[in-house]
Amino acid sequence: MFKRKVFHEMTRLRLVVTLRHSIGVIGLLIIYCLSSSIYGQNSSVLSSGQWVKLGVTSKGIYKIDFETIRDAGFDPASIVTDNIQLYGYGGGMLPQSNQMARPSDLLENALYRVGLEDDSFDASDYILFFSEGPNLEYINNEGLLVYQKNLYADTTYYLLTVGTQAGKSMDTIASKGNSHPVVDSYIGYAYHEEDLKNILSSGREWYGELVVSSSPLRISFPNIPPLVSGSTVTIISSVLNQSQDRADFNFSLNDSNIGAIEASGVGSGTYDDKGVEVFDTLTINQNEVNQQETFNFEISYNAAGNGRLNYLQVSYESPLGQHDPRKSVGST
Ligand SMILES: [Ca+2]
Repeated sequence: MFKRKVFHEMTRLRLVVTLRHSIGVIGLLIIYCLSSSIYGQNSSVLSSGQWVKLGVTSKGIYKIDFETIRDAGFDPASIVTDNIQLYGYGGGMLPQSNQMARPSDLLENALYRVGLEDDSFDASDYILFFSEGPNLEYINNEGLLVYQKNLYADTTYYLLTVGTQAGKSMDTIASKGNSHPVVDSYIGYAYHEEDLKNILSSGREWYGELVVSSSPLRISFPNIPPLVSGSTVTIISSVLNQSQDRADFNFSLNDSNIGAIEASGVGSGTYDDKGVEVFDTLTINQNEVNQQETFNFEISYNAAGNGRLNYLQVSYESPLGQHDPRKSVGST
């Protein structure tokens, strides 16, 4: 009897364990299915077909012509032109936080197809596509245009294929005639960032030129277009203070003072921070800037020790006109 009872107890125990184990497996499967549907995919678009990698280093409109198709190894005379597809995405780094949404596979780009209506890729035919390039431009919460350099890559890649179904094409919309919004100015910008020094040889941020109290740092941006009268010139900058003293980084533009970025000092301990980085926005009215064809910035530093520039961005409003070969145009 005793043995039999033990047997029953053990059997029940095993069932419970098995049931709990099954619940655990089911739970894991549900979690896997959820995570798979959010961040994973069953197979990549790259799993079949012939693919060609195209590198893009800056924002712009790019052309895929007859020679590109031929040199990529596709036969322009025999391919189904509707099935030409381009995958990939530019526009900055993947989010650092793993909670942020991001594509789980390559995205297909809409193409502007010229001369391909006859399903023949002739010598004068071509395809256009737009790329943000490897870096990111965006409007922040304060309405300012911000440029963010990609810390990991100077090239973003697109992948070209001739698939088994029609690729995406750009939509066209009807002209608004005379009811379209009038856009007569645009926001332009210039940007400077050097990757010269990585503090403690660790971390993803690199810093630029050294600035000390005896030697101001000078940065020039040539070929600035005409500015809208009375508009605001906005300077966004990040600096690094490595002095144990509080420091002012004083900024001037074409000899007009535009303000300072203040940074506290670092501690003296072995394990204290080795730099204090401060990011700030300064502004100056266009009327106060002299000789506007070139922006000459001077950054002076008033503490004992070292400071460094991380980046310097200046944005301005310019009348719309043919004085800049490439520009972003928008209105609010
Ligand atoms: Ca940097």
